[in-house]
Amino acid sequence: MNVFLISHVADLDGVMPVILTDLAFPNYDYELLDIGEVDAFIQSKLETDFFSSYDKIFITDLGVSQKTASMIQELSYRDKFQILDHHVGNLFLNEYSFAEVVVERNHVLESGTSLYYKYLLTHYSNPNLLKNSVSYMVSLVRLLDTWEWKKYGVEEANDLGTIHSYYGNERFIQNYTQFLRKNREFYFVEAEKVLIEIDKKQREDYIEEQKQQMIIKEIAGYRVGIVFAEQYRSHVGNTLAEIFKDTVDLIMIVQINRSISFRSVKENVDVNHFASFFGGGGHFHAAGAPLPEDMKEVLIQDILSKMVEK
Ligand SMILES: [Mn+2]
Repeated sequence: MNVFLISHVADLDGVMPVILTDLAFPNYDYELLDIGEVDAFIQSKLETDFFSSYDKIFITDLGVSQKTASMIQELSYRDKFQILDHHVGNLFLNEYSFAEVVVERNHVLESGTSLYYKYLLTHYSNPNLLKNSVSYMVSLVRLLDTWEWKKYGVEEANDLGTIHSYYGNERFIQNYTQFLRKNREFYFVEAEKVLIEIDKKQREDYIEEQKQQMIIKEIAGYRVGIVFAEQYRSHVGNTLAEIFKDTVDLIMIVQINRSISFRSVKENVDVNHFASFFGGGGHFHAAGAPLPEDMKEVLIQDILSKMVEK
């Protein structure tokens, strides 16, 4: 069994499927991609018939466009593909037999990792996958990705996110494929506990600073709190959305080197819809969009235009 995994590069929910793949299959290759890269990647690989040598191709925590989906549909080996995603904007993919997009089931919010884990348990179960440490870590990833950890007070989910941000994707994958093979129960080692504690303090200070600098604008009938925050995107967004819930509808987090994110905690504010104004999407209360391509150039020109001659 030779597996190819395509998953989301940007967060833990996209990275955890690599670890699960490692535990489930002896032979696999993977590619972590951003949302905007998936279609071009798959289409270029289809041209060279790259996927035909694999037995199964999983696409997790990501969707494909209608065009790419119909290209897969045309293939004689389309059944080798399995998309497992939870983004509301990808629900249309459920018309294809190779896609399973579930946002919520039995009042539980799904994530890319939780859907993939269930799929593996159903079709490729093994003793590794059944360990407490694995199922618990999957639940932490789901709680973090859906931000339900806040609702249930599962601080460990947030802590795992902290460890991921320190380790980075590669080291995180390397560390946890070994850890989960060795351990029946999940825990943090002492060094990780120290990191978690230091990071907590740093994060609180950072959010406090962002709070002071938030700019409020009216955009398309919404009151939007805008911050320029390169770090702690979800924490900044969710914490400010909560603090300012009487003043703003949503928080817009601009990461100059990355993208724009939107967060809300209001029942009647759909940031997935709001993100679509900017060519993005995501979930009801958490979404993202690309930055304008020329933004850095515009910014530089603006700075230069204010130069005083000397
Ligand atoms: Mn996700």
